[in-house]
Amino acid sequence: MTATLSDAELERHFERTIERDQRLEPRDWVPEGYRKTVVRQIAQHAHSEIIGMQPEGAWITRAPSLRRKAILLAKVQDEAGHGLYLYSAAETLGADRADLTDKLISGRQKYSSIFNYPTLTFADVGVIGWLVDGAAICNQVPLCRSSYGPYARAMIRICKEESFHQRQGYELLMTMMRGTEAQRRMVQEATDRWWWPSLMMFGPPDADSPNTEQSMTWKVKRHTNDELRQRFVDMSVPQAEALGVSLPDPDLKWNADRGHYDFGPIDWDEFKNVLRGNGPCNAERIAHRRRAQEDGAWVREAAAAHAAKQAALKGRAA
Ligand code: FAQ
Repeated sequence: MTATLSDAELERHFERTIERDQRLEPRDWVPEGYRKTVVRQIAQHAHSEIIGMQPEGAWITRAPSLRRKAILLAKVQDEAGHGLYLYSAAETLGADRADLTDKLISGRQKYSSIFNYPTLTFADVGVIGWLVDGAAICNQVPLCRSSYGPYARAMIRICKEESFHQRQGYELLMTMMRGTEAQRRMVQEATDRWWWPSLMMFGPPDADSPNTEQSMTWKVKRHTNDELRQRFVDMSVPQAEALGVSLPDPDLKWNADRGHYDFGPIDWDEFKNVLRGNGPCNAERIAHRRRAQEDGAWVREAAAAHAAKQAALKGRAA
């Protein structure tokens, strides 16, 4: 849009783009509230991908075979890539990447609660692929239709890769379930630990979600937290049955009237506690990210000095 349009015209263009289910692009005027919401969600998502490299990354050196190591390395590397696409999408709305990282390591911006839990055995790698990537896909496929163009387009590629991640997790678990009794126990024990935190990934219940209503009106989010959580439960039950593991919820049962599985109460106190920074691994995750940021300072300085030198040389030649 050009600067010659009046405020009212700019606002009408924004609203009509959303009504018509079209995408808003970096050139378009958007209200400050929309910009803030989208930057908040994209930044939290980018931080989750970057911090999310840690729990599985811890198993790269201990993977049980060369094949499993190669797969895990590729997966963790994909997550770094997702973080980078997402930071780039946030930059199109005027956010500064260094500032976002600073907000993450100083605890002013959130990342997904799920990455504050430890990975105790190699079965956790499989269960993260199955449940955590499974929940991520459930939440993120609708975001491919998010109203902000750069975010929606980043999500298309991210979802393709997440879907591959989910399959590798499930394949690892199927292999372990065909193995020894001890391996089957490891898979069950990891499932027991990750099930409830995976349900928390979808965010607070709709009644306690301050952002959902506005984000749905702006079509940043296309479904509520509870709708997506239910979709995930419905999808996971038959997968657990095919795998031969049980899900740790005595209240989980098919409700023919609703056409969905009912499930037991989620411990929202645990969720809030993790968000406040008191989960099992919050301090460790942030300390690790801060250390990586400090260790990489010389690389950023060298790259900036090189770019400045190249620009000066170009200026002299012109
Ligand atoms: N953890 O009003 P709502 C992945 C915050 S990527 C921490 O419902 P909203 C890939 C929320 O930000 C996983 N904080 O908020 C992978 C808000 O905070 P604020 C990340 C949470 O935005 C796999 C407050 O609570 N995915 O897994 C959580 O409408 C394997 C109130 O909540 C995304 O980020 C939580 N679970 O809905 C990587 C997807 N839930 O800023 C490695 C995009 C809520 O107001 C290995 N994001 N909060 O103080 C979304 O879809 C949404 O932002 C929600 C939250 C659904 C997460």
